[in-house]
Amino acid sequence: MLVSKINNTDINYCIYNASGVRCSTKNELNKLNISKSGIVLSKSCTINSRQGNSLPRYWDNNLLSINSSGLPNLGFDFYNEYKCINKPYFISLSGMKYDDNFYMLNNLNNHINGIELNLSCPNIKGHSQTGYDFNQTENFLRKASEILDDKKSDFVFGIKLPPYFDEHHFNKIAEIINNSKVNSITCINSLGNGLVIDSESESCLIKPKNGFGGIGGSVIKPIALANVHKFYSLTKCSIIGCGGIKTGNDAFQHILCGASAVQVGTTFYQEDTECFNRIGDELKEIMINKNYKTIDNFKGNLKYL
Ligand code: RRO
Repeated sequence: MLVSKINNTDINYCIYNASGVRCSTKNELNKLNISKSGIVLSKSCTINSRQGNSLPRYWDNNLLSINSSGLPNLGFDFYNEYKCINKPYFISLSGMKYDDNFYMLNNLNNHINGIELNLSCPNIKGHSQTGYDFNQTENFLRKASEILDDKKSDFVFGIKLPPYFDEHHFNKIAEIINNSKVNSITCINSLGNGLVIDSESESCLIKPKNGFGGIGGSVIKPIALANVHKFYSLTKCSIIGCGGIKTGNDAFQHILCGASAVQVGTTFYQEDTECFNRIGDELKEIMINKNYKTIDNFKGNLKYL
């Protein structure tokens, strides 16, 4: 009932992990591999391994999460060599320099089913989010498209975008994507540079960047839905919804806005792999009540008043 496709890659289950959460180590990837998650997506990686930012760098409650992890990862070779059994394996790439991304794209192993190029990490001091610089994004995607040109037709060339808030920005970035070989878009990364504070201690809740970090969780769902729906309308790419998915109803809304699959971040952090079963069961119940047999029966069918 929850089968779907991302570009031409079939997935048995349209719910999987957001990059960054519980997908950095071999144990975490193995655990994802035997879970319900429809895909295993790695932590964003750099050529060399990184420790990431200082602790504490994550905090959450029922409504939101804030993180400034700072790209802790085991390095490209580890993720490039990891293999999944019985489900697609995607790796997220987030080179510290543009050329690092091109190096990783040029050296991808053949068993990797897709990539999610991260254009939107908000947490590296001194680095801006590529997706907010249209010229850089255009040049970057042109070169990446050339490198990936000889990949098979079911290879997923995905990008992960930051949230956009402006009509002109939606149109501009969609035009750039439409002139590239990108075939999948994940909307959205965390809302960059939020600040969550505690009144009692009169303090920030995370240490790096004086408390500034990427915001995820339920509070970002309306922004995620808007971005999913805009890029669904403006491109031919498969859209992956990410942002505020805690329940089957949240997943339903993302799919109604045009998502072919959804990623779970904050809730996966809070509930571990069991969240994939629960959210999927809740989504199936909604579909049964509405007499939908597959997600294609309602994908993108959002009604306007
Ligand atoms: O590692 C991080 O700090 C991080 C990354 Br790469 C990202 O893309 N989004 C995020 O919220 N944190």
